[in-house]
Amino acid sequence: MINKEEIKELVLGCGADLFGVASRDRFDVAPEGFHPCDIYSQTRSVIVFAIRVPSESLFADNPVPYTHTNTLAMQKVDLMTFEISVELEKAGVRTVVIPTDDPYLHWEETAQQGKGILSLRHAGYLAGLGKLGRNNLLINKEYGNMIQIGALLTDLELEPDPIAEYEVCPTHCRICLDNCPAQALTGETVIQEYCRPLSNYETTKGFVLKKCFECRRKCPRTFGINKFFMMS
Ligand code: B12
Ligand code: SF4
Ligand code: SF4
Repeated sequence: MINKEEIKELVLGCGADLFGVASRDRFDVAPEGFHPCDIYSQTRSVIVFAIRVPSESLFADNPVPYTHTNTLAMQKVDLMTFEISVELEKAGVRTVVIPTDDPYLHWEETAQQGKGILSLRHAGYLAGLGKLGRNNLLINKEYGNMIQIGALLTDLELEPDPIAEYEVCPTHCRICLDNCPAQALTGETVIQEYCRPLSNYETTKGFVLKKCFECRRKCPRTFGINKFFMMS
């Protein structure tokens, strides 16, 4: 049977920049209905990976390049998840693919609140890929918040990776909170109703653009820990 090192090699070989494993029990703190076993009762481990998202479109003067970069990152991760699942199946490992974004089931109309079937930020944290910042994004030591996360559930028992120990947010930093034009960030969560009109902005032509990404762009950890860039 394929071992964890071989799985890691396969996932990195498919184009991932980050790889980690979280054991099923690490999700026991997840809210009811959002545990990996609620998706696939046989889950023993969650394989989490991420790709770097090219970042210069954050500084383009209109939102189309960033929107397009984001769309391509989503498509790439979904195709990689598919490819990894096929390759692991050939090696005799059963996996269930998790979408990197849509679709999901949970929706509260009044609050405009959606929830992924599995929170990939939490999965990333539990697999050692980084820590959650006050901007609600997963921040990795090397690649900052410019990562797109993917995951697969498996019934294989794999050695979990250590949880990241570094600090991501300086004690008094609240740049993301103060720069969110919708005041959607609380430091703990995102008020989706406030963020959605900017995160999914519909043009008169009907295109959906990511018109705002200030919480990503203005963060001093956008590109990683100890990588300082002056943002305008
Ligand atoms: C719905 C969604 C949105 C919503 C809500 C955002 C959010 N932060 O929840 C909206 C439309 C607002 C949005 C906006 C954006 N999004 Co979005 N989004 C998602 C999606 C599909 C689901 C997230 C979700 O379920 N949220 C609801 C719950 C989980 O959030 P919560 O209130 O913080 O959770 C509470 C509880 O439910 C509980 N919880 C839930 N599950 C678990 C599990 C465990 C183990 C624990 C302990 C707790 C727990 O913990 C919280 C505290 O009580 C994910 C993909 C995915 N499947 O994860 C991408 C995702 C979060 N988005 C992403 C991105 C990039 C963005 C934007 C930057 C896009 C943009 N505008 O440019 C913004 C950033 C806004 C922000 N600062 O968070 C990336 C983040 C990458 C990263 N580095 O972290 C993700 C992970 C997609 C991906 N695969 O990479 N998004
Ligand atoms: S994407 Fe924009 S509106 Fe949404 S939380 Fe981030 S800064 Fe606020
Ligand atoms: S802007 Fe500051 S508080 Fe917000 S996530 Fe980045 S480092 Fe943390």
